[in-house]
Amino acid sequence: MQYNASEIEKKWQKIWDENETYKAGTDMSKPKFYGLVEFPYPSGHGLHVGHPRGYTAIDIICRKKRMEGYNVLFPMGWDAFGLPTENYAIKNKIHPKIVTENNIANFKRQLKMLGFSFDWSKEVNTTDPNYYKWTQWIFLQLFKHGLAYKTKMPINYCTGCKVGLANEEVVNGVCERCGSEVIQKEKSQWMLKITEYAQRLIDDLDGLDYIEKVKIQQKNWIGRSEGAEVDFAIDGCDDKIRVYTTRCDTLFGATYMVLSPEHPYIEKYKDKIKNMDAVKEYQAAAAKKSEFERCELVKEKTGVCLEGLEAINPVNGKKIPIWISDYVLVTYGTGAIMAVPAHDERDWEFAKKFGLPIIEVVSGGEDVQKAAFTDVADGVLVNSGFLTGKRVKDAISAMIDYLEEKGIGKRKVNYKLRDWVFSRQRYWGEPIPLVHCDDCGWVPIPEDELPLKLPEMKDFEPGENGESPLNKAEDWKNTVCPKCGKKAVRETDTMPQWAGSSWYFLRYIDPANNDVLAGKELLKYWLPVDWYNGGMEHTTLHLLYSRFWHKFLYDIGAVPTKEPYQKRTSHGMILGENNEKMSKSRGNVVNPDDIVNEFGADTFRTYEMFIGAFDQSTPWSQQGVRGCRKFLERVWNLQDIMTDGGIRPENESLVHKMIKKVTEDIDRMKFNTAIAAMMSFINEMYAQGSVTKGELSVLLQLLNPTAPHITEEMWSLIGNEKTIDETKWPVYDEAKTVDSEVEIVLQINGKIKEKITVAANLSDDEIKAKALENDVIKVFTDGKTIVKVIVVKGKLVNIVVK
Ligand code: ANZ
Ligand code: ZN
Repeated sequence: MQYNASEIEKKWQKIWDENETYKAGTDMSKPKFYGLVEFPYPSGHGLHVGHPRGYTAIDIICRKKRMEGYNVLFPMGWDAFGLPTENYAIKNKIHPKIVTENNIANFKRQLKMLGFSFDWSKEVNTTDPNYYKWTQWIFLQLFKHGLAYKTKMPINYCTGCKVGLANEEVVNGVCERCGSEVIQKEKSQWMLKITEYAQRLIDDLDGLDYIEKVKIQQKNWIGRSEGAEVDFAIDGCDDKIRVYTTRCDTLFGATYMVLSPEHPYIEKYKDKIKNMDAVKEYQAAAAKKSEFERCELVKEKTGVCLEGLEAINPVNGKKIPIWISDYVLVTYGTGAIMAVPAHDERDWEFAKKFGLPIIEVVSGGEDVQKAAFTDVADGVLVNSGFLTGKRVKDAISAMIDYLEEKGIGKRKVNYKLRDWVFSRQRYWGEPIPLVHCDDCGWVPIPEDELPLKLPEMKDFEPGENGESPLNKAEDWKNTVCPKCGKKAVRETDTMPQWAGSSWYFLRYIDPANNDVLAGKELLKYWLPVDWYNGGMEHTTLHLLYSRFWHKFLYDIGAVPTKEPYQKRTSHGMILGENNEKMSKSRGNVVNPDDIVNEFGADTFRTYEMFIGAFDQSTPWSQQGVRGCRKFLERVWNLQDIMTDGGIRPENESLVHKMIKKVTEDIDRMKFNTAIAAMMSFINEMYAQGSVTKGELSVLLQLLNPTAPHITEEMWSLIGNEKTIDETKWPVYDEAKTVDSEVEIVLQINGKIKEKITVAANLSDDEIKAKALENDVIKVFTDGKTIVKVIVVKGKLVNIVVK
């Protein structure tokens, strides 16, 4: 009988659908396992071969967990708000709702075709009002707890998408989505205070089983920095310039100060500043630059000295000039720095360019006139008054003590993390459920009015100046104030795409609940997510945002755990055949439909797991796909050499070793080596010329999570009862996994004389004894003196004689 993948796969997918085989159970006395993969954005391109890599991996783990007796929740849904759909809708004059429906239908067809064991009864869609009702509810709670505020601020503005972007969405100065130039624009925006959670987002990583590089990236993104704030008097004024520094030990070497071009003192002291024209010109130029451009290290430093103002270094009373430069950001620390050119790279470049003094205060490096000395771990302070002679670390704490005592400075912790820009001036997102009243300010709409639905609109293009399309929905926009009843206007901004994905794993648990986002009992049982796999590109965005929301929900008693995900892993990218990124423009995109049509879903799944180490990026190989199809055909044809009976005694060790290898490898996501172990097992069976039903059954169980259709079909064809899904995962006997016998080479003075077979668990002394009583060896050692016997366990014994 020929292996007919397409027929078999359709048959089993129908059975699983009809029986709801993978629906999570309701028995809460059973141990649970919540497996999660990142739900896709249903784009018009359909599933990319990258999606199924992570999906297959967690599908394998969930299928194995079910066989191990766990009650498994493995859900799927759609992260469906967002720009690509909206842009496509505008271009093709189709409503985004329709575009979304069509795309979801296609994605769902593809995911079903691949045989994932999703519990489809838990499906969620972020654009469904019954879903975004709760996204809006969470926003309202954030607002009511003072964690949402609106402020005018320079935002990253994409000139292509005509939309504000979070810092995370700007990559190398261009829009992450469309590649257009990103400029700075003043806009009034809703912000979420994720910064209030910065320390907890770092601390709580400790108890989590995230792969190390994810933890490191999260920590770097939050960017905790310990230092001090120091006040510098402005000569002849009451105000002081406050700076943030991580190196207050270098205060004696601060030879000038730099304010960010946006610093409020520039406006305040404009009458004292003699060169205000030049200053204004510089400010205008800086405003056009994105933060990325301003931070670039390679770029030549620019700046203007504020003539007429001088600061006083608080530790030595020296007057120092005040400059402005765009390398100092208004959004970090205090927006002002003390410059120590001898020991800071950027300050050094700036000082060299403008001829400012460079004074060494830490010795141990080269001449500071030639380069900044920054690697100061072992440095000792010089030219620094009471700090002279101290090591850097001690000098920092001595200086902080001094500053605090004198009242001119204090210890301070800063974070790189910024508040989350939560407004978008676009149509296809969740409406922000607030009303603006001239008397009452921002007023939340009553919770029983949720969901606040998006108005039906024909023209949903953004306005000329990047205004939100909802501005044009007059009937929707104009309303009354929920507090005082006077005329009021709804917020017309919508939420960013990150909103719906910040809590979707909660809704999966109880997707039809109309009273709460998910029921308490169910949350208690299913949380936290036990294993979450997703892309590295989501480490600093989605993962951080959703941890923040979850912590907030924990604080208000809406969820029972501090953290959403216990374990986080990440898969490598699948590249084009020639090792480049797959992209439309390169024409190297592999369509899962084509692969499944030609080879079948089981081959596709097996190949994606066999392609290479799971956490590494790997190029696609059509040759490799064919190899995996060959492997499955060889599995299929084992039926032809099958005989009755259980595991043969001589094959026990082989079978138990395979069970152990596959079990452990799946748990460690070493899917490629698990498959390799099964490949070598079937090679061995062909070499032996037969396989028993017992042996084949174990192989089918082990292969089932990877290739579920072919294995179920064979399971029933060879006459097994039930389905593999209903069986227990095979267990191995450790004693049977060790090689029972090994061959030992016997040498005399390094020359091979004999080979013997011994039990594998013998000690060195026992092996030595066996060697010495061997008849051949006896002949060679007779009448000689044995000087030394060297035993290499499991390999050889060398007898040195004279
Ligand atoms: C004096 C100094 C001397 C500094 C020295 C460094 C080395 P992290 O670790 O990233 O927190 N800085 C402070 N605010 C800034 C701003 N708004 N824009 C640009 N730079 C700013 O870096 C803190 C250091 O970055 C601070 O310590 C300050 O320079 C600079 F040998 O102060 B330092
Ligand atoms: Zn009002």
